Amino acid sequence: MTILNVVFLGPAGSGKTTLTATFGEWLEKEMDYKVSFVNLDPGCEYLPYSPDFDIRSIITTRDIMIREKMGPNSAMVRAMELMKKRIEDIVASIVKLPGDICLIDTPGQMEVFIFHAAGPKIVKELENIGRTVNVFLLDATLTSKVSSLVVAELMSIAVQLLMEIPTVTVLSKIDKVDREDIDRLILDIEYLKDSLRKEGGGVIKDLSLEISEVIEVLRGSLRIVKVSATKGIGFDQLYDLIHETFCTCGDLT
Ligand SMILES: Nc1nc2c(ncn2[C@@H]2O[C@H](COP(=O)(O)OP(=O)(O)O)[C@@H](O)[C@H]2O)c(=O)[nH]1
Ligand SMILES: [Mg+2]
Repeated sequence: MTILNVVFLGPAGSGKTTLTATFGEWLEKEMDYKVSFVNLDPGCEYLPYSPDFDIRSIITTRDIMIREKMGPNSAMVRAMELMKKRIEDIVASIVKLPGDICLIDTPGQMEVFIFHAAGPKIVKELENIGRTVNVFLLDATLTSKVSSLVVAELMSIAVQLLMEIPTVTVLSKIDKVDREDIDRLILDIEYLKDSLRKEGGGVIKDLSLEISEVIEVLRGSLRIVKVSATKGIGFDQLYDLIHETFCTCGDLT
């Protein structure tokens, strides 16, 4: 029986699919876990892991586009509606997978998953049955523009509100960033505000400064975990972070 479901969430291109593959491989090779891989993206064309459950066995956006004469975005929304109708089957298929840890990859376009009922409902159902945590990937390359980082942090807070289960945030694609002050930008709110003041002007600067105040209040204690799915960096810290989410209610194993 699965000990833990890990749901990867994050904007398109933040690295969910790649991390599902390489973190899963690491858990199997280095930590001796049996990992189940789940793909919940009905629109993906290629997966770098071999899924134990694949939503495309039930629904694909490609079929919907042809059958219902839709473009890719409408087809993705339609796919979420169809997924909502099949939630019981989907959850039952995931729950019966034999692995110790189940890694769940979600649609490239995160908003369709988190705003339409299917996503939060599937995740909530999984949580009712076993321990489930969301890992939000905050694309570290966004730090090249500090206001983008602030908006991405706001998105991670929005995910926590919408999904209603424990959510941890990690910086993904860290190998692509050479900014040395990345830790300070995230941990030191005054430094973040100074950087925002230096970066932009006018209304946008004022708005991002106000958003940074909200983030300070809402994000709680943020530990920075930096990962690179392609270079295999930070997997042990990611594992610890997931593990610690459940420390208050017992050990993982
Ligand atoms: N340099 C680098 N590229 C990455 C990393 N993770 C993903 N990518 C690349 O970013 C692109 C999008 O990744 P993908 O996993 O498909 O993102 P998803 O849309 O969130 O599933 C692909 O070209 C990946 O090869 C990483 O840690 N470092
Ligand atoms: Mg993907």
